Amino acid sequence: MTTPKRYLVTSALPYANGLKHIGHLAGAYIPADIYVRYLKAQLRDVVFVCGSDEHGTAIPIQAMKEGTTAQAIIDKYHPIIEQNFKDLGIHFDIYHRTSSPLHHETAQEFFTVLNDNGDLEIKTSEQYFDEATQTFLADRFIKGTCPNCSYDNAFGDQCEKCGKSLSPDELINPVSTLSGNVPVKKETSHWYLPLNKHEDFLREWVLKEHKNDWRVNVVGQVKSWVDGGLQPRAVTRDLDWGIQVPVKNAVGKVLYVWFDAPIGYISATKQWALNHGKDWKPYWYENDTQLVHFIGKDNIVFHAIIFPVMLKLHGNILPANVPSNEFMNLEGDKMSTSRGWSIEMDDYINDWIKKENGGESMADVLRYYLTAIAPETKDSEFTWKGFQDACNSELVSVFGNYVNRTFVLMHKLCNGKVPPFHNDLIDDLDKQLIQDIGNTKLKVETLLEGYKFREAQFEVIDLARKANQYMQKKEPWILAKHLPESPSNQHLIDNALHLCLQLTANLAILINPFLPFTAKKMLHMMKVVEKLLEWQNAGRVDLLKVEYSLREPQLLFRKIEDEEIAHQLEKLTIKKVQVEENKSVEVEQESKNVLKPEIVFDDFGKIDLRIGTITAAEKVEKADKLLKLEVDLGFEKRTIVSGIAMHFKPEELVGQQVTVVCNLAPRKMRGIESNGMILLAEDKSGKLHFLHTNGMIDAGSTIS
Ligand code: B3M
Ligand code: ZN
Repeated sequence: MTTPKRYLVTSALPYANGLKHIGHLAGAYIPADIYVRYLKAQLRDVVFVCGSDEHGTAIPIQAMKEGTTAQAIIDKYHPIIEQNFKDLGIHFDIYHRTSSPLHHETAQEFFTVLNDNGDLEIKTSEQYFDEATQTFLADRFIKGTCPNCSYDNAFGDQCEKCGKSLSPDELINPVSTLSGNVPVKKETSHWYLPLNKHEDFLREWVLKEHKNDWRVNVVGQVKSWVDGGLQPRAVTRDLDWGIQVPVKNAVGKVLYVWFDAPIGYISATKQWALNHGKDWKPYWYENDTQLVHFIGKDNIVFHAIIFPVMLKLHGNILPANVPSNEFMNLEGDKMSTSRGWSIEMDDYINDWIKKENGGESMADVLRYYLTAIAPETKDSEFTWKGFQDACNSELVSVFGNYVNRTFVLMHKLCNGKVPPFHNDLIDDLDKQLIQDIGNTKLKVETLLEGYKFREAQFEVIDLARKANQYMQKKEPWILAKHLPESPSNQHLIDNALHLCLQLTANLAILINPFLPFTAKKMLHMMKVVEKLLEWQNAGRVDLLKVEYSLREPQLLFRKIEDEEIAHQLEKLTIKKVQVEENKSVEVEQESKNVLKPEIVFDDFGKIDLRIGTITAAEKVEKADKLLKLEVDLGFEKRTIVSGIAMHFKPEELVGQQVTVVCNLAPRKMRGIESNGMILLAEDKSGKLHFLHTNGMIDAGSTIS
């Protein structure tokens, strides 16, 4: 295969609706970053784009939760996520936003081309409509009872209790979450992408052409979709948040988020080109560009079926590969921010990176572990214990220890300088080690070009392991002991340390795509410039010049203590409980948002509401919640028993004016006859308040 002329690498655009967790990081960002760093070290022409996905219902829904606007949500999360990636060494050439005008234009142009070419179809269907707010309801804005498990807070697209995916039509007793009203069905027209017309293309392109070079999970998903028969897919929505459909009279219609988001890769490339005075077009139109989309498992259909069909219709190149991982679980359960079972990037950064001096090495530790357990072919599991082991027994004991020993011995036995290599003394161990260096380089590059990041990283650590063994066999410290009687030992010491140092330089190059902060530290210790990290230098054993003096070693990784791990485990459990508690409050709150069924005027007219003044209040014996009140209604005094004892002290109540339902049938409570009911307001936290009457109103005044 010929080397592509240029590369355009993308990572899925995260929704800017909240913090992202390390499962996301492991799936679409770390592998992409490794790949790009490797390509850049190869001096290839590569652009790495990403950015925030700022449309779709995810954003306004988060806005409702946080009691703010959609714009405020994206403005809040976009910079946080961008910074999180930076702190973890994910180096995009641009981190763009789909809310930018350039993106809006680009997406609209894309739609227009397809629409003008007759590649889209318009269809009319009936969809749920909320008359109170005059809006069509996106699936997420409809709630009702799940037909599967009877959970009464299921969404129109999915029941969060039993996990079943639903369509709004399946919900029993649907209500609009916007108004609490029962929605009605109304006709609406939308543009559809007729995927069914492209089945042959997809069979040919994915199932034949890429059958062997794409991951099995990706090809498998495409096959099952195509075999199941593809349907036309709506690419517009009735929503007020998103990109306007660029057609006259299409008011209130926006592009479906999954139509505009992948076009975000193109608009990001355009913005990058503008920033750097480059031409973006070859990256999206020339066949000698290698386009690679790194994504998570749940995005496969969009990147391997829908977006490629769009690209083909629009005249762009197609992706060369769509590497997608399986899922990464966490401590025995599925990772999920909404269920509170996750480790957010932001949390990791605060706990491990920002707290200590030189904390960047902890970014590398996370990158290392996530790559070592990357779910490339099957689901995998993050455990804090595994994280600790990977750090302590691989990074500290193997890699860090090797580099450290090499530097300490070089300072002790070779005056802090690179010793010469005496060719006449070369032995089989030396030859083997030199060969290992060259082989590792070849293996790592083949693995990386084949998107096998876990194995590639393993090879680098394995080289460090071999290097440790080499040093163990050479024992320069023993040779040094016998220097007085055998001065020629110095040459043997020189040779061993010369090779150990050259190998260290190679390790820096080879580890750089995976652990960039570590590679930087090594450069500093070796007093060499970044140019050393160019991939073509790997495999060479003349990288460090003889007699060149090197710095003192720095610790590359620190040991992780048991207490730190215990603390993280505890934190995880606490977070889960907190999220569950918050959720039950939310559900209660939401059920309050839903109005009671409609009544007619006559129903209301039957209720006799009056102002009353509380003249006496006392506790009801053996009833924690009840108070016995005397209420003066002007024309008579009443005894009313009320369940407010947990909220007010009896003495606080005397003199308060309250609204009283005074024609409620009498009811006995704890042997006391209650003649009426007082009305109070309950706030979000469940606290009760008097409805203030702004001064005194005559007792007995009517309310209507
Ligand atoms: N924002 C979904 C996700 O974060 C979506 C990806 C868009 S990639 C074009 O999983
Ligand atoms: Zn259910």
